[in-house]
Amino acid sequence: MRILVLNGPNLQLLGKRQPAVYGHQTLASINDGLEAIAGELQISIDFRQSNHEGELVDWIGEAANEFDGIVINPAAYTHTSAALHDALAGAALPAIEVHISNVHAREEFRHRSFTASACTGQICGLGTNGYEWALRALHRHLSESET
Ligand code: CA2
Repeated sequence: MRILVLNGPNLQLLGKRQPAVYGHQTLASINDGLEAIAGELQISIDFRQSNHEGELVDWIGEAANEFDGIVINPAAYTHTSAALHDALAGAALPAIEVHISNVHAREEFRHRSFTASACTGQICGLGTNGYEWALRALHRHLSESET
């Protein structure tokens, strides 16, 4: 099982700014934790982060040939990007959307997700642990759809 973990704009700043909102873990330490779980689940993960919408669109578009599923935090593009919605819908891979913060308890503009309807499910508000739950949920979903 091959999983693509995608992070969108500004998430390279995790652990370096706004710890009250996004926690103390850096993106590298989150990815290290996921790598350890990947060993346990016997899956492989490719980790990518971009601040550029088109690059994320390209990676999702190519993913259908290379991966079985996607964990994605589209960050601010969640609330703006029809292009990411269309890329996820076009890839037709199981995908779990993650938000570290509870977007529904924040500003109104964060309440709408363009991307969630093209995903299998969404996890938000559980801090950086949400990436782990998303990975485990995707693994379970893919394992069940194999049987
Ligand atoms: O809660 C999440 O995971 C978000 O996807 C994070 C996005 C935000 O636009 C979404 O509404 C919710 C922001 C990511 C920016 O990350 C930073 C991390 C540290 C310091 C500054 C920004």
